[in-house]
Order: sequence, then structure tokens, then C-alpha cells
Amino acid sequence: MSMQVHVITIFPALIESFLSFGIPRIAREKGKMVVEAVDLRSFTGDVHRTVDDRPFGGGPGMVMLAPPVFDAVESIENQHGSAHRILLTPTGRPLNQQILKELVTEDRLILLCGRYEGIDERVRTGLEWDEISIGDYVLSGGEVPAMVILDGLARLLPEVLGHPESVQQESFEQGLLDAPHYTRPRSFRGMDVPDVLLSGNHAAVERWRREQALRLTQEKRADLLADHPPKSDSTTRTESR
Ligand code: 9D3
Repeated sequence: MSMQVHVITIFPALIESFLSFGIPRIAREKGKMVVEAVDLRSFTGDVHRTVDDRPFGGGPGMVMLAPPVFDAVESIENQHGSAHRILLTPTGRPLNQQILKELVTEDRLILLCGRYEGIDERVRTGLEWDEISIGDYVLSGGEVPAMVILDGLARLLPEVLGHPESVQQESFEQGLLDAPHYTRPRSFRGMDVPDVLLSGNHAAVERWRREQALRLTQEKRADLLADHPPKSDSTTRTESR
């Protein structure tokens, strides 16, 4: 599986620099995630390469122009074919691991990053979009949200990570937070690694991790337990008796 992503932005260098580190870089180098940062300003016609203007009806701030966005989307899709279009907006559906798992099945994505106070409404209504937010806080634009999506997708693509089982085991993937991790030294400033992890008893280790994950999730993110009640079998029972 590989995917092609076009990111429409006024800051293509920000996206490019992000793609030069870590797992997104590996995904790109292996050709699993083919990302192109598309400069919205290259779809303007005037000498000033204008991408924004004052809002009709007045008010503070500037609004992103519709014509360069339409031209950018049409140019990309005429060259490469139709894409699943994502509009990064504070009013979109909140991103989660389930949405990432759906998006990673797409062959081609367009991520549109807004800036300024907003985007001309005709962009939203005149083209079909999957509107996504990354959470309930105010950012200055859609570039960081686009990088969040690229990062989350890169590590889900097969053959990008060396150890795909860690994708399955981890936090959220099973609806639980991850169990604590330990490495050398066995004793550090009076804090010891739990004996069970040194026991060599794999079944006991798995049982301990499951208990820890349940306890942590109950303590810190009880909302996750309500959303995805964990299966209750002999290996997953809590200390309720
Ligand atoms: C004054 C009203 N603002 C809405 C809360 C306008 C506004 C603020 C920030 C419009 C755009 C932005 C820029 N943010 C994004 O483009 C954005 C975003 C975010 O701010 N939070 C979480 N997810 C996202 S996805 C895109």
C-alpha cells in the first residue's frame, strides 16, 4: 500500500521541513507516502500573488480567496486523478485513530490548510470535503493539523515501521492507554523495574501489562473505557472480585 498526498498551503517549506525527519521521512524515502507541498500562491494571477482579502460585511482579519484554492484543487486532480479532499478547519469532525485508519486506505489525498480568519465559504460548499479538526483549541492555520495527519498516516502505512506489531499493541489501537515501559538500568535512584518484567514468564508479563493498561486508562482516561468497553475474558479480567 502506498499513498499520494498533496498539501495545499501558503507555507510549503514548513511541510517540506517536517517531512525531512523521523517516520514521515522514512515513509517518503521508501515511496510509501508520496507527498507534494503545493504553494497556493502559484495559483494566483496578480503580481502580489494575493491569496487573501478583507471580509465582505466587515470585521477583523482577512479571508482566504476561493479562486486560487479551486484552481489548485483542479490542477492537482487534472494531473493526478480525483482525490479524497480534506479541509482542515476548527469546525471539522475531531480527528482520532479510527479516522486515520480510514484515511490510510485512500490512494490519494488533498489536504487544504487554511490561514487567516477563515476561508471563503464557497470553497467549503462548492467542492466536496471531508472537514477535519485536530481538537478544541485555536491554532493559527491548518499546517500543523496537516502535519499531524501526515505523521499519523506515515506510521500506519505497511512496511514503514520495522515492527508492525507495535502499531497493534499501542495506545488507542485497542481502546486503552499503553502499559508503562522500562529499560536498563534495573535499579535507578532507588526505583526498581517491576519483578514480573524480569521473570521471563511471558504470560505473566502480558497479564501485568493488560492490568496496568486498564488501571492507567481508568485513572487518566475513563472516557476511553466508556467508548470501547474492553473484552472480558480470562486474560483481560480486572481485580473486581
Ligand atoms: C475567530 C473564530 N475562529 C474560530 C475559532 C476563527 C479561526 C481560528 C483559527 C479560523 C481558523 C483558525 C486556524 N485554525 C485552523 O485552520 C485549524 C484548526 C484549529 O485551529 N484547531 C484545531 N484543528 C484545526 S484544523 C485547522
